[in-house]
Amino acid sequence: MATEDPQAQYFENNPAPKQLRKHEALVREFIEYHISTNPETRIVLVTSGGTTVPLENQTVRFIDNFSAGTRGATSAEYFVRAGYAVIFLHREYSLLPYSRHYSHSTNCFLDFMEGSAGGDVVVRQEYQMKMKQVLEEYQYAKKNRLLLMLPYVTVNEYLFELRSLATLLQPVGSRALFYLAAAVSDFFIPRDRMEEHKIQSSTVENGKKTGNGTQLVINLDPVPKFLSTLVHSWASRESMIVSFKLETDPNLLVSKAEQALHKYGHDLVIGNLLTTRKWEVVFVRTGEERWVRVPKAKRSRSVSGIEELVGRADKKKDAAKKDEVDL
Ligand code: 9Z3
Repeated sequence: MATEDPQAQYFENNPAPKQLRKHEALVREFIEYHISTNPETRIVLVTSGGTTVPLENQTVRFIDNFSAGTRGATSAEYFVRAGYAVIFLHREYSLLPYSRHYSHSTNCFLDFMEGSAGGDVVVRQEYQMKMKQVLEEYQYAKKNRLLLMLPYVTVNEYLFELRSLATLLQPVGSRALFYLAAAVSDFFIPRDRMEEHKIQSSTVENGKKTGNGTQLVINLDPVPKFLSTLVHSWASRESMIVSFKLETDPNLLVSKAEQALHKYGHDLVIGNLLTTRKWEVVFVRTGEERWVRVPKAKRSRSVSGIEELVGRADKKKDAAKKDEVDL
């Protein structure tokens, strides 16, 4: 029987991603491994990077957003340090924990190396210390199976993955944390309206004729409000759910974060503005608005500072409110 619920309808009317079953099996195994190794292990699902909205089923063109996955990849490293096992649901080819230090840098990764006199390739002296630390942390995460990487590309894949993962995490209860840093599209093209093949500039089916030629007019539907369903039905009631709110207008940020918190009834909304997101965030939870800022003097060289501060600020949540937390 067809359902009236827009979330349920969404999953009936749009196709499950090909990799979903494989990802579910990996997550099941990951959770079982950690619960059987240490029943106290906390598991976090970090979502990261932008979601695409394809315009064609055999996709040549798609709508995308700015997110590079810095927040998610950086936070994942801090979660591992804090003792979590991390499921990292990320946009394919966006930044990854550990490799992010070298992969999308302005240098080519080969610039971190040099050929020594004996002919061996070695890490340049000035990068040795930092790379050793990153390598140790990476090897620790790998050896202890603390990081499970699952890629997605489209907003549709993201939603199917999120639903499955939340359901699989139910038995983890209060030891499960959702940290939703992915930049999720608010609009999409439903499957039944999507073109199969590359949209042709010469056809008018997808566009309207104008005096000068053919415009492409794209008609997008709203993505169902999945956060509500996540909180109220997919995830265990006991789990902790942290969402991010992104705005560009400073006058809207806190009120929109508060609205989301009231509407969905989850634990915490972390607000950030597009232009200042790397050094300033606001924690909004019931009855509390708390800014966390990287001090001005440390901003230019602080690529990942804010994620460290967020961890520290959360530990100090009962401490007196403070505008800036020092690095
Ligand atoms: C965020 O606000 C993240 O902090 C950023 C991180 C995407 C700004 P970067 O990847 O950027 O480090 O370059 N994420 C959440 C954005 C979002 O889509 N939120 C939804 C909403 O606002 C709710 S989950 O409605």
